[in-house]
Amino acid sequence: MSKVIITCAVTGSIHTPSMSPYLPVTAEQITDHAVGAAEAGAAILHLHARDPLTGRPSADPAHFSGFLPRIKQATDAVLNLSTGGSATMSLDERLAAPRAAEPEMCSLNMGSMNFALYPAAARITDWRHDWEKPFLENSDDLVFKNTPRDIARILTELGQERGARFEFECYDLSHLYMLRHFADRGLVKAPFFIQFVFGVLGGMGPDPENLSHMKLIADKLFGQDYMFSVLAAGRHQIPLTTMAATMGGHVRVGLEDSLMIARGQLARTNAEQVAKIRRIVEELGREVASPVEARAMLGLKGGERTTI
Ligand code: KMH
Ligand code: ZN
Repeated sequence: MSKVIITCAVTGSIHTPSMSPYLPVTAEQITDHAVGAAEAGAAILHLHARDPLTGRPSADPAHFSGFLPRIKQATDAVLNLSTGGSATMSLDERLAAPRAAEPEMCSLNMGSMNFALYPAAARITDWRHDWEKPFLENSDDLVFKNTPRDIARILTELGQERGARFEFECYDLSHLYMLRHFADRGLVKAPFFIQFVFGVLGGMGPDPENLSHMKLIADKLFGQDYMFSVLAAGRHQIPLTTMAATMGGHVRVGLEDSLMIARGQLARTNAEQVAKIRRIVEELGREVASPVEARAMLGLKGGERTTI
């Protein structure tokens, strides 16, 4: 089995400040969490921005500029910019920062879907900011839009024109077939790094049988031409990433995906989650990939060929 690439998704756009005081929102907090995660063993940092005053998910390139150069200066980790942003943003907004930064890697969501966050609103009693409650509650009528035209645009503008390679976010079997379609059109080249996403309400649930089946179909569609990684929301994060590591896959952790470090215990840093999955991976007898090794495995262009 190959070495395991640990991705850390530092803050995301799903959780809100009322859910955890440790969710990083300012440029300084995002930098500190990202650098700590890299030092703990994450080869890839999956990054979103937030408004530093309110913690609201932001697509503003100025907010990204507050932390990207600082993280790049402090670590050798691969900087992976989200093109998903938040489901409430337009595609133009979502692409502004990645277009400017020309990163080595970007996320790419492989289908339109529901992205229902509203059950979380019912669990919060003390709201820190006005935007949070409507943001979560209105997700009952929100489509996370990733049409074939959107996907083709991202592949062209970020992949072909700016040399990015992708973390293909697949929340469902159907998304694997969409990736195969774009490979057949010649818009994406192997090796494919496919992130199987479990536990988002609107995507597949966190059942182990779903992971087995995703791998079975991905093997059939892509053969030797792909690697898989797993992320799972909330309390399913460590069980399913452990299963991925056992099956020869890669893993993603981070506060974007879960705010916890153990049952009933909030994670104070992203690094804690990276250290935890690293311990598990190593106990399973696998080694963790360095950023240099991850770049070679994924065919990345190198950090010096970005505008960060
Ligand atoms: N938030 C995750 C469920 C993206 O940034 O493009 C998926 C994600 C999407 O990371
Ligand atoms: Zn993300």
